[in-house]
Amino acid sequence: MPTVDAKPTPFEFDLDTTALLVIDMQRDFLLPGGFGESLGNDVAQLRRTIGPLGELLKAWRATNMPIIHTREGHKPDLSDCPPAKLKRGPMIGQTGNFGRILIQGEYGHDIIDELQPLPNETVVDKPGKGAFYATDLQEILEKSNTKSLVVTGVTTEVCVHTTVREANDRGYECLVLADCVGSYFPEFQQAGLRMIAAQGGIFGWVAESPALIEEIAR
Ligand code: C5J
Repeated sequence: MPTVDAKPTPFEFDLDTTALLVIDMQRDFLLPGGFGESLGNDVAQLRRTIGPLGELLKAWRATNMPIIHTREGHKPDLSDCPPAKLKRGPMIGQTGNFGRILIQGEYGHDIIDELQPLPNETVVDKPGKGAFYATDLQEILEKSNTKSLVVTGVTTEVCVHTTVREANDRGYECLVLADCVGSYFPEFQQAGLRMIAAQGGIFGWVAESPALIEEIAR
């Protein structure tokens, strides 16, 4: 069985039952001049994932394993945005440099050019931080008989962590790739990754993408 050097133990996976999850690599979060940067965040901390993720996508696309992209956002009338979220994120729905912020169909809501999904890949739109909440993700994974997830994307301590926790509770084994997940805050990146692999892998495993690429290219 393919095995990747990972923390806290080597991660074993089956090529027939593993999917790649690419979380929220959206312009609103990653582009200079976008929503993330307008909050005072350093987008370079997220943009360093683009190169490794591009390499991973290239290798993954040469296999038959599924790829699922997610996008955080809301309907134009905000009917799927809880008032509590809007209260703490009043910019949601406002017009920014790349259209209405975190609104489906807007330029900023879509995935960055470098990592655009191919037509045969799945895109899951989610109103929350976790990719399972209020989406069809579980059904999609069950249909493809997925048991393990390779998790990438942004941000490490928010949408990646929430999704990994949701997946873990649903019985999926999650491998998080340290160089393919990013946080605006270096201390949260470190802590977020440590929390996943702590206590014998309480939420999953952590590895670097070159080790996985080597294994899937075999
Ligand atoms: C955030 C996300 N950070 N994709 N969203 O609000 O992590």
